Amino acid sequence: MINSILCDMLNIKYPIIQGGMAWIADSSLAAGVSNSGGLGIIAAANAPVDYVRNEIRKAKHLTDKPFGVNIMLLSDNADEIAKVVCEEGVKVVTTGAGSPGKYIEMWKKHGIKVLPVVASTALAKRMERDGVDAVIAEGCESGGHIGELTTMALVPQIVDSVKIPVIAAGGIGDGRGIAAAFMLGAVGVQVGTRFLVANECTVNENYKEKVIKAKDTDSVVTARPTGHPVRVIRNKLSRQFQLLEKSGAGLEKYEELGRGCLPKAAREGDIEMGSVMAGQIAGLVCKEQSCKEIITEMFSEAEERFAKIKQFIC
Ligand code: TUI
Repeated sequence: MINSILCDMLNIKYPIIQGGMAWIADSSLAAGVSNSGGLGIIAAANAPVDYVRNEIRKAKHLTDKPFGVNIMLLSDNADEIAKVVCEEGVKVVTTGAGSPGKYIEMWKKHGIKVLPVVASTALAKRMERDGVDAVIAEGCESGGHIGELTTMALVPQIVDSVKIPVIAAGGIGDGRGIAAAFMLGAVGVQVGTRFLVANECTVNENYKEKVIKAKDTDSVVTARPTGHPVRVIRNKLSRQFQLLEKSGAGLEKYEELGRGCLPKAAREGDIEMGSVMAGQIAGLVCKEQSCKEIITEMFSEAEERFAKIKQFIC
């Protein structure tokens, strides 16, 4: 059994957090992960405040285990969602795409564990000074909005730069990834792409199929000139983004092309003109499974890896 301080901090069985995948991670997936011993996460993304509140309430009916909410800090209603998590007694908040500094005092007063996603040592150090409980060091192998560094380079540097626990994210899709994350000094992992194809994940079936069919080289990073690069599975839309880049188009063109493109893929199933956000590890994700199967399989693989590691030492 792999155990770490993250399990005690979050009151979970396995040190695994589900990624806060925008327009995808709802109460069904969050409860599926939490009921399987990990920490499930509801993604607030750009959703209306009432939708998020309702998903939190639904999750409370679906599980008696802890779960969290991911707040995407680029969202216009981040301020309101920051209050809703307090009102609804959510136990854990993860954040993405920015610095949650201004909310931390309020969340701590409500006993919420705060776990920001960071993509640099500078932000990790600032977050530690601001009083967060742990940081999620996310490498650019991840799907969706990403930073510049790979997980392999980012995690050990963040581990060395802060005293709080570090959770590794980006490119982790099986037990080997978990074992590697622990070797880099992490106390847990955040996994997104593998949970995209969980039975409990309500994303459109076309999206699941696109992830299952993807090979190692099928993801690309789009929208770099906007300052918010996004990793997606290659399709018609990503090729149009690449043409924009070549033509040196202004930011408004990116805005126009990207508007509504994530729900178009995730909810409507348009996987050619929608944005299919997924990580580089998609090539390793080959079948739909329940959250319980995914988590138990990943951790038993990781245990096997640890048991075999001594063979390399003479
Ligand atoms: O947030 C994510 N991944 C996301 S958010 C999202 S929704 C979206 N849709 C369209 C455009 C942009 C976003 C889809 N995927 N991951 C966490 C993450 N956070 N990755 C990188 C960062 C990050 C980057 C810079 C966090 C902080 C940061 O620094 C900002 C600062 O204030 O210094």
